Amino acid sequence: MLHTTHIDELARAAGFSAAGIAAVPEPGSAEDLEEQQRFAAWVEEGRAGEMEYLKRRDAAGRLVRSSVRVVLPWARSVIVCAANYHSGAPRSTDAAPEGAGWIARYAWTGNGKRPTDYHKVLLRRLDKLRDRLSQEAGPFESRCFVDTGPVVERVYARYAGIGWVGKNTCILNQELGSWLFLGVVVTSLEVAAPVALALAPDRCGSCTRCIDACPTGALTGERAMDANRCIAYLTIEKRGEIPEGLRAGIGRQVFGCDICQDVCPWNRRAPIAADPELAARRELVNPALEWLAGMDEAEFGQWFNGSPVRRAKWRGFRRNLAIAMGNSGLPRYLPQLREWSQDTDPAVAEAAAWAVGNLRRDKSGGERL
Ligand code: B12
Ligand code: SF4
Ligand code: SF4
Repeated sequence: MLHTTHIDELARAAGFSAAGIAAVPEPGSAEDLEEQQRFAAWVEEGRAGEMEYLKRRDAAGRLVRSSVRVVLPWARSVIVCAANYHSGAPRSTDAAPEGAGWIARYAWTGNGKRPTDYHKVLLRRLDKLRDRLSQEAGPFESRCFVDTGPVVERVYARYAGIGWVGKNTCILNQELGSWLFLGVVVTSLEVAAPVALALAPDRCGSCTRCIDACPTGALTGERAMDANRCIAYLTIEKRGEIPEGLRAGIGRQVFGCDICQDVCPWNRRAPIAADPELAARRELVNPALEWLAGMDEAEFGQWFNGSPVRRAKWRGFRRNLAIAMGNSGLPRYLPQLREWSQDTDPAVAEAAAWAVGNLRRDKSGGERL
């Protein structure tokens, strides 16, 4: 049997900022989580874009993520742990130095040039928690996941009482805000108390700041998003060309997007994390587009191997940089963009050619030069 208060204690000792437990109901039963069922509808509506891993099915044709029990039939509970990575100002929505790009806050973590991978940091802490638990509870089945497992983590975070699902779709904790990494331990242990008691009240109220601020209209207003329109999806997950109609909205974001969290009033009062493993590399805060564009592949690797930024790959990162440069209104980027417009990677070349056209149009006051 798992008790929430005890788990919170063990999780804090392992380095987390908050933790809780949610039961895993039988799929399709009366107790099954309504929010979990929404996942399948979301995928079927085509909201997952090209994220094929979200669409994976088992041999029986069930979506692997439609229930934790599809892959882990012994699962009875999910311990959800949250680690605060809030590194304070500036916000992506603040006035920025001319020519600065924006890399999402969650990808800032590291030590000097070396990145720390939050997946590894959290997995180590989850292992520690699990070890302590098995010393007390004896043997049980378990698996630890951060991000990549067959678990819709925010659904379980909600039922574990970590926070409510905001209109920006992020888990928001009343004290900690939403700059939280989530990690889970799926276990075969039963939960001791009724889960309903743990639910955090929804504190979005009539606020719609995140929906209003999203530059690409990705938030649908039903605590869901169309990932096809989300800048985080476009700059991290999407391969190849980014649809032209969404490029202006991308603004200066070169990897991920923090806008719908930066405008959230609950993040104004969120405490700054004092976590050396998740500290910000200051060079990545408002980085000059020229500096990033001047990196060769080896330098890109030095800065980003082991960082979430690696997921975009060097070619995706340069495609994103070209779009941000094209949005900058700064003709000094034209030589770099002209060079990239001859790149062997078609998406880099196409984005750079688009950016050249954009900057030339800006320079001529609307007329193509
Ligand atoms: C795919 C994915 C993405 C996609 C899609 C995001 C999305 N909103 O669905 C993209 C690439 C866009 C993305 C972006 C980001 N991501 Co992401 N992502 C994931 C991943 C791997 C799966 C999420 C998923 O299944 N999405 C599908 C939808 C359907 O699920 P969902 O949003 O989780 O929604 C469910 C609940 O909201 C629930 N629900 C709960 N209550 C209610 C109430 C109502 C009325 C309704 C209708 C629904 C509902 O219903 C939904 C369906 O089941 C998770 C890790 C994981 N394994 O879960 C990380 C995760 C969600 N991402 C995370 C982060 C940090 C980010 C970014 C901040 C990164 C960045 N700065 O660029 C942005 C945030 C953008 C945003 N506003 O969500 C964190 C979120 C932490 C938190 N505090 O919430 C996670 C948990 C990773 C982690 N381990 O820390 N991400
Ligand atoms: S991360 Fe950016 S693009 Fe995605 S929903 Fe939030 S504000 Fe919109
Ligand atoms: S900005 Fe407002 S509506 Fe959006 S998540 Fe925060 S409190 Fe909720």
